Amino acid sequence: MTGGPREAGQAHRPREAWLNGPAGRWVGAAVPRKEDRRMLLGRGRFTGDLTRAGMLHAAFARSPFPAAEVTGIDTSAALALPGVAAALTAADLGHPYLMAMLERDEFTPTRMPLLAGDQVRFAGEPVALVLAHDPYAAQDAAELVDVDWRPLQAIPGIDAAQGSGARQVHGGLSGNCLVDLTMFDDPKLTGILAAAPVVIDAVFRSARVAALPLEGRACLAEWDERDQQLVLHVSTQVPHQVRSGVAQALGLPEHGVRVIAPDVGGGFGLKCVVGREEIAVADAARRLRRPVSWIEDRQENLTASFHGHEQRYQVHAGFGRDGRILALAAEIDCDVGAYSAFPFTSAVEPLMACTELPGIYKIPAYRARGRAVATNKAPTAPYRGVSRPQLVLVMERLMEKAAAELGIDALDVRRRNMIGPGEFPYTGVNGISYDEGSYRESLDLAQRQVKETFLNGTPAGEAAALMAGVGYACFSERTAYGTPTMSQRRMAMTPGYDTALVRMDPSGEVIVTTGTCGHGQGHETTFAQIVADRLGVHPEQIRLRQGDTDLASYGWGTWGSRSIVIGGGAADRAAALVGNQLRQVAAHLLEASPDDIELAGGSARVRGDDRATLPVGELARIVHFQTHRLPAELRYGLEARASFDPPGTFSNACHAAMVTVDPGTGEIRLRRYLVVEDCGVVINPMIVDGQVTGGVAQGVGAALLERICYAEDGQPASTTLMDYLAPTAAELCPVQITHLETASEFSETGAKGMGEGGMIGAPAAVLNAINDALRPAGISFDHIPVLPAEVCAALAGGVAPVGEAGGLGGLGGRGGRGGLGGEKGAA
Ligand code: MCN
Repeated sequence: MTGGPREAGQAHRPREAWLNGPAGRWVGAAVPRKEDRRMLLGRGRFTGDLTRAGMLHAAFARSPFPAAEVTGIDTSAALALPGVAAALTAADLGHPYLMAMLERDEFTPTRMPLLAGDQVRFAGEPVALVLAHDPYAAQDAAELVDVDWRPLQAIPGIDAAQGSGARQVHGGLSGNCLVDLTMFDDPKLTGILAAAPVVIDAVFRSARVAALPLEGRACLAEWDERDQQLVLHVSTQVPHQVRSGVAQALGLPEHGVRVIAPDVGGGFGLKCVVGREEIAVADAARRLRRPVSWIEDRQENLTASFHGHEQRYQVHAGFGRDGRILALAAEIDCDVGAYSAFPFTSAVEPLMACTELPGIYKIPAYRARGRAVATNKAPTAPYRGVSRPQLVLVMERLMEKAAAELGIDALDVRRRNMIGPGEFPYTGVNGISYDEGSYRESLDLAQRQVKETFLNGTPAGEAAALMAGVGYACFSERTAYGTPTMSQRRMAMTPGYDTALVRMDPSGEVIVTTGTCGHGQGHETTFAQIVADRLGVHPEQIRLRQGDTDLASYGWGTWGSRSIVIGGGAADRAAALVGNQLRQVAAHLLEASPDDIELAGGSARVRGDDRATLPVGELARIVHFQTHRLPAELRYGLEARASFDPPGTFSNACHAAMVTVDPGTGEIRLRRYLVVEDCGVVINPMIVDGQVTGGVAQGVGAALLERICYAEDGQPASTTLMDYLAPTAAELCPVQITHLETASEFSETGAKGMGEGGMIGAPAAVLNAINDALRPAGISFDHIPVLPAEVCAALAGGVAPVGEAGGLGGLGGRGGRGGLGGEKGAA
């Protein structure tokens, strides 16, 4: 069921009838974020704010080589420095490691040692941990750790890794392949492609990028002598997985470890995997019985944490003369760096890419081969969007290329291929079942809005000198991957479900405990909105407890746009159970039937009888303090626990961007941006708008600016924010957002997730806009980011000086390859 469009920021309208709720519900209201006051007044508590008496500070000695054998380590000079308490090597720790596992024959696991032992596999890999009384002494001492290196030939990228005779980053690998999967191998595909009237062959690439949270990785570990427990405060999205990682790496029982996430200054997927440094610090705290703090600096963050999105797609797509796609074959290579990240493994990008490449388009025949390629670079993590920014870019470029070849309007080519109204639920060639969405409506509306609002997009005066273009991206975002979906990946640790505990205290205030772990998404507000509606209380009466493994049932944290559907769904279920308890208590006291009791405005009342009312706080007081007034089955607390484990649900959106290109300087400027998005029932439109806008900013950065570069010898070249360009307000423009609301039947609240959508659509929309602007010059690009130097070189008919060193092997400013009638390669 699709509602009408609602402009961002408009007052909340009453919901459709399926919600069964009275008007004025909290769900759907733009409630100001409860957490903002704390943050704005400087009362947030981040890991870096934590301090303990007698605390030691950690620093890591790191490899200066991308690949080398370690033939000896001498820590004596470091230990001799005043203020240094310890210097630990892999041997001192007993060579602990993390190993992420996938139960697939095509997968080769890697051991990621907490500290490298006899070999290093990327520049920045830690080899020793130094502990000192202040962070400066620790850093100075780390530089005194004396290592005997025997450098090895580095594997700096996919081409080098796959070259014949290439050195293997890990023993036991072939072709440096950590995973090699062929999926949906339709035997008819080759024949269909051979007979197709139009075949588009193209190569698409996206650069390696950094998640760049404001707060890097950080932890404070301490040993609790009384409870004999290792307590790790850590900036993470996934406290329980960190606990499992610590327990597995250090051989401890899970209850011997408590992981607490304080406020987290951004994660973006970088913190949904488990870092080796944090476990090494925890081990040091356990061994020394001293609190130990480690705060990653920006250089470490850029070189030694986790990257993402470095992918190459080699694609053959057959189209009919009517613009309908007939077949799609893709070879997808992901440069995943030196190790598999725990617990997701290096397969997360290729698996996602192969499975979801068809996206919202109906493709009769499909084959995908996906490889995770090991290189001597920092490992990768599931950075926001996980392959979907890339695969959407591939499909949206293919639609444009086919349209150009066939002389059909590119939006019509999309319309002919996309899953249309009346076709839901749709099971794709990839076996995925798409629940109802508004693919067609969002494109139609975006096109209308572009006509209305982009018309005067180019500032007067500049117009003549600049080339202007508009680009679209249509896509869906699978969200809330539950166990039924995640189990298909065959991870040894299969995420999916989550559990919530809702407990009302004697004053009628409510504590909700969840295994999800918000870190900027406003969960304290949106979870409260959901629970408030169930219990008839104000969201201010509800407190969310998250990010503590001793408080919450095992949960899977916050990533994959899962929290509001899965965690919020569990909270909704648990709150409904507590609501039933309240109704029964009220019914007993008011001598009515529980079915006649409604909870609203902080009271329980008999429907239609305003005098028969009891405040919720009074009910809570009686349940806790006057148990004798109640029958046995209503005694002893108001609380309930519930879990939720859905198959997943698809939100969708259409993005449109307008850019101008300065042919003199190659500068690309974003002028207009609009999003028509559908994430089902919107719990809080203000928060959703913030998520969309932030995601778009990240996607625009990926399209225009961001790339982690490595030199040909494997040395990192993006080590500061002078070298790694992130978008600022100056590079962005306001984002106009419109919501459609197609409720999900797989969600307790009707909501679909949306936390990655902004990032997923923006690179494709911006790239299509750039190519639209450059169309008169016969130039197009199939990679991101598109840099001014490449634009200039392409316009001058030359080749821009960008090579594999940038992680962008072979791009050289070239545009689309052969078979692109109407779209000419740039070189
Ligand atoms: N929401 C809503 N109505 C909906 C859907 C969502 O009001 N129909 C709200 C939710 O209540 C929640 C927020 O929007 O407050 C995002 O919800 P959801 O889509 O469930 O995503 P998650 O909360 O699971 O967040 C994960 C997602 C991911 S995968 C990345 S990466 C990401 C992102 O969120 N990283 C972020 N947004 C981020 N925002 C900040 N500030 N920092 C990050 O690191």
